[in-house]
Amino acid sequence: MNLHPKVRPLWQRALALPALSAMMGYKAAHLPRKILPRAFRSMISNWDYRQYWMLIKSGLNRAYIDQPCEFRMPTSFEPKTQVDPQFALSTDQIRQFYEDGFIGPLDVFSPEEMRGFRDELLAEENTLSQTYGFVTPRDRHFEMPRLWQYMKSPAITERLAQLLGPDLLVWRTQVFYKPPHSAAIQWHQASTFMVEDYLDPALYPPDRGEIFQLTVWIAVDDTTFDNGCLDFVRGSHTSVRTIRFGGEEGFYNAQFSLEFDRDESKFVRVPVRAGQCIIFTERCIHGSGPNVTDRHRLAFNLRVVPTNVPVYTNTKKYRSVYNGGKYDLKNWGVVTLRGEDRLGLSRSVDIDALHRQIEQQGARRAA
Ligand SMILES: O=C(O)CCC(=O)C(=O)O
Ligand SMILES: [Fe+2]
Repeated sequence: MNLHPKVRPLWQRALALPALSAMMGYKAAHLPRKILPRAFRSMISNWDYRQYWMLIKSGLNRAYIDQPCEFRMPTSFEPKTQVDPQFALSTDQIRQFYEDGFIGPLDVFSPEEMRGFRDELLAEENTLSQTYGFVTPRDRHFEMPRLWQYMKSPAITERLAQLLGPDLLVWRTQVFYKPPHSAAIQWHQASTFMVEDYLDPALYPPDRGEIFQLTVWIAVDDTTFDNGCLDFVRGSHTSVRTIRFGGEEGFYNAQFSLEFDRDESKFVRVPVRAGQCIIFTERCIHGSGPNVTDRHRLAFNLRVVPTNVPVYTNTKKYRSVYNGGKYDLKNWGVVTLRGEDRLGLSRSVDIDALHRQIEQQGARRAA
């Protein structure tokens, strides 16, 4: 089912409104779901009543950007894991992170390490993903050993462990090429990543009021006001907002604008040096300005959950409504970033074995 967020013609809206009301009633009456087609089953199981109601009351012009949730401030700002002092965050830093929704810049790599890596990443820009079979900057850690080695750097994992706990999984990564003279990435946020196909979430946290996933975003180039450094709305991770379909802004291929209080005193631009990172909850409203320079602005991210958050448990394929890609998950799995996955709630990939295989293939080709 195509749930692309766009302004629908009147006839579609006229049909959709009674259908949505009927589905809401079906959910409320706890009627059997197994007999329904998959898309309806997903919507009835996964959509919160607020998601139905927002679409209905706005006549299909507004929707929650993702599964609604409200952040609950933790009662303690002590680190969740004790780590090597060189990576320790103070309780003040942790409190600030919970208040702002992001922390950084933090030092991870030297600019020299990033300089060499830049060429390797650029060479992959338009190559087919071996995981998904089309050109996509997502999840290239499965096929780029150096990218994965960088992600496992203690300067990343030990910071995360203090915020999320000792046992951590990477469920998704992305390279951001941000080519010369490219557009802004508009304000957005996500919670359980239902935002992708609006049918099934990617993440099934036991408690949506907690911070259950974090993004680490690492700059490969110095990022500046001119090439589109990351921008945040301080403290905006408190709740998941609504979007209005249509309008001037565009998130990849989708046209919508996020509805929130545009109080500029809360806007924070975060220029960072090559090799530094920002850690943030995807629920904190963020984006990046246009790149008005003649050079790519390269960065990569990893998205991390503690092992008690199942990922894509019921999903074989998902369609990203904003970039149109269909992602078949048969080669996908979570990868242990730190500690141990004692719970085994999600499919996993043995990334070291995969990388050994890639290296052997490379050696055979070179011979
Ligand atoms: O690199 C960018 O400009 C955007 C990054 C972003 O939105 C993310 O990592 O979630
Ligand atoms: Fe983002």
